[in-house]
Amino acid sequence: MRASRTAGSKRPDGDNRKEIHISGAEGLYEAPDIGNVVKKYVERALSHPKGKADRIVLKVEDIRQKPREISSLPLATVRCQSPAEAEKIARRLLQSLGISKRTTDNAFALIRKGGMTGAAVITEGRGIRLEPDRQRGVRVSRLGLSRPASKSLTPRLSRLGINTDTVREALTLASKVLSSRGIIAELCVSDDPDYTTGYIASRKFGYVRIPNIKSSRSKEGGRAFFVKDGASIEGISNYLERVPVMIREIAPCRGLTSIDEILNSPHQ
Ligand code: WAQ
Ligand code: MG
Repeated sequence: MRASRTAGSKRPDGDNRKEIHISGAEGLYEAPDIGNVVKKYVERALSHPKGKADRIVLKVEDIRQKPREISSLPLATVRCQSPAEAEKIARRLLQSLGISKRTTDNAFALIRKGGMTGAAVITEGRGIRLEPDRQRGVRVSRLGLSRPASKSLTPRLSRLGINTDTVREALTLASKVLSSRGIIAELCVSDDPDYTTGYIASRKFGYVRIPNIKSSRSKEGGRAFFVKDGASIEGISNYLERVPVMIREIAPCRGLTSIDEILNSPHQ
């Protein structure tokens, strides 16, 4: 689903209309669930904090290829009080994953600017962006939770008070992204003005939620995928956009943790 709004007007002296992205969503579902999912996506587009959509585009496709089956990343939430502290935490995590300062600076600059519909793909060392269409970025699609995985995720997140579509979808997306061997880490900040928790995902530290990564009412937001130097953008975007991936197992989910604890107990 893609929802947008047209700003500006068509005038005799020219057309200054611009399509503003409001919200997007995608998933792999079983056929009997399609009706409900379409309804949920349309409701989401029409009641979004970024404003009311005047255009909603839905695409439903039959996926014949058997999905690749993966586990979710282990989840934790780091203690963090402010955007300044969040940036420090993010920088410590990225540095211990071998991402250069230059690359991290580039990613933060992009996210502060906002306005992308997909994710930037940036090389770990030199910070070079690889996607051919930079306004769009790479859009991860064809991903989902199997029904049993979805059921087992519910109590684990409910216990932590975070069983929301936002967290479930972000954990699913990050788990697919990090199942690509060429990708080292992901940095995400929501573009919703009032959603101030972001995350850094990696195989090494799992899905690490960072509260207060931006101040509320901020328009910033976006995603960056950090890839190995010399990675093939064609291979990576084909995997993220087209290869169906289903989460079948749920890894442990834990509550508030300090950044030192996270850095001192890597998963691999
Ligand atoms: N593929 C690639 N990039 C995407 C996709 C996608 N399918 N969907 C969104 N993005 C990019 C795009 O640039 C958006 O501007 C940006 O990510 C943020 O998208 O555990 O809600 O949908 O509490 O606003 C994090 C949850 C929520 C943290 C992230 O992102 C937590 C969120 P949003
Ligand atoms: Mg959003």
